[in-house]
Amino acid sequence: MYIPFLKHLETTLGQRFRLQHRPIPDGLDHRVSDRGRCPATIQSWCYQCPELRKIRYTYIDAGEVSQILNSVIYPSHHYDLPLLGVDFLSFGKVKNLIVMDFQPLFQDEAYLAKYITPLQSLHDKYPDLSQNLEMKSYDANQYFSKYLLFAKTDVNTVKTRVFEAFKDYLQLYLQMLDAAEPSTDPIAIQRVLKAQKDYDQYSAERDPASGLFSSYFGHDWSERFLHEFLFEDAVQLASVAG
Ligand code: BLA
Repeated sequence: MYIPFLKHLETTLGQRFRLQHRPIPDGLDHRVSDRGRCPATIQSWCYQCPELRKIRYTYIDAGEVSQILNSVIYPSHHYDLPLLGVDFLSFGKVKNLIVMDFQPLFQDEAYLAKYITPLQSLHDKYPDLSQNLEMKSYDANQYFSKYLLFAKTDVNTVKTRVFEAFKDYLQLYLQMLDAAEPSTDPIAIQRVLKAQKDYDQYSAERDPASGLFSSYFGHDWSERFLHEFLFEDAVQLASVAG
């Protein structure tokens, strides 16, 4: 269901940047499960280029049961740009949850005016995809913007409106990156590094996907996937054994 999205992302980035593969730890790039009603596969891709230090995307294909595309783009620490976050989930074709945002690293007014206000007109183009849903796992005021797309919708809308919105958000994000000047100030660079690391920490602790990963692919694999690939800059706190 989200394969056209994945292809668009791949093509757009591939045309625009000289991408290099960024290694994915052994065994985490691909896995098949036969635990559920439908065989499930999970596959991930990861790239880097001078402007973008980590581009990752993951596709879960469990046939009719679920289709998921999850992606985060982390700019180089020389740019204080938001992260581009995408989480598109379909369960049984009935429940389709769409989340896409320029995920701000900072919440001060000057930052939001610079990087989030430009999103407003796109956001306003898609009122049907901005439903003010309540977040249960995350705090909407941290690492989310007020112009995120967040909706529960139907398959037809995914194929049409969501695909359009996805292309628009990606395009604006790349324009913003184009216009951005890389910083040479070690303090600014360090500040971005810390903020991106805090994002990984926050996300690793709250990601509502860990139960889903465990149920398909087992607890140990899921922990590794979360901490060694998705949010590798998070520090793993001591966990209860087993
Ligand atoms: C929700 N994301 C979810 C849920 C799952 C995932 C299973 C819960 C869905 C439900 O309510 O039934 C799945 N998350 C994943 C997967 C990966 C992951 C498969 O990290 C990794 C492969 N989540 C993100 C990013 C954003 C995001 C980048 O990973 C930002 C755009 C947002 N996901 C997000 C939000 C919710 C969600 C806002 C709703 C959670 C809530 O209600 O608090």
